[in-house]
Amino acid sequence: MKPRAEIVQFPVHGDSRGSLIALECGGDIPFEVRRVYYIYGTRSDMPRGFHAHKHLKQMLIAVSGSVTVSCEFGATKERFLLDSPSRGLLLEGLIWREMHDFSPDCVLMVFASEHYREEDYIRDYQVFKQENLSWI
Ligand code: T46
Repeated sequence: MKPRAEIVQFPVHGDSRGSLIALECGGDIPFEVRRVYYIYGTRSDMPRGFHAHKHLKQMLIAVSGSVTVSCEFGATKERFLLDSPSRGLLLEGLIWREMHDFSPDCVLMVFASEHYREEDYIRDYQVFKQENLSWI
């Protein structure tokens, strides 16, 4: 799977009462969702992540607050600011990710294509760099 990291804009159904966002698998989320988790109460000086996934696809959404996600894949290094529930970050393929600068109110919700399996993680940066060579 070719590595891909991109921002996806979701349609907002807004009226005088407020806003509603509906996400559908196969549409806004381009994979079947098998797991949902969320990260909150993270200190701004406590980065997380520092790993890549071998097969997992994920959609990251800051449903509250903001967080920056730094991604490295192939020859690309890119930072994504997630600061709206109406935008998600789609991550597919071998991508080293680091999440940092969490705002105190940040709730980072993640939709994932697979159940949790530690074997899918690459947590050693040197191993990632080696595997990443094939995408440069
Ligand atoms: C990712 C980024 C964006 C589970 O038991 N089940 C789960 O589904 C997950 C995601 C984690 N855990 C356990 C494993 C660890 O003992 O929760 C603990 C914290 O996980 P981790 O250190 O991997 O968390 P982050 O914030 O560094 O990374 C997480 C996801 O693990 C990862 O897939 O891409 O968020």
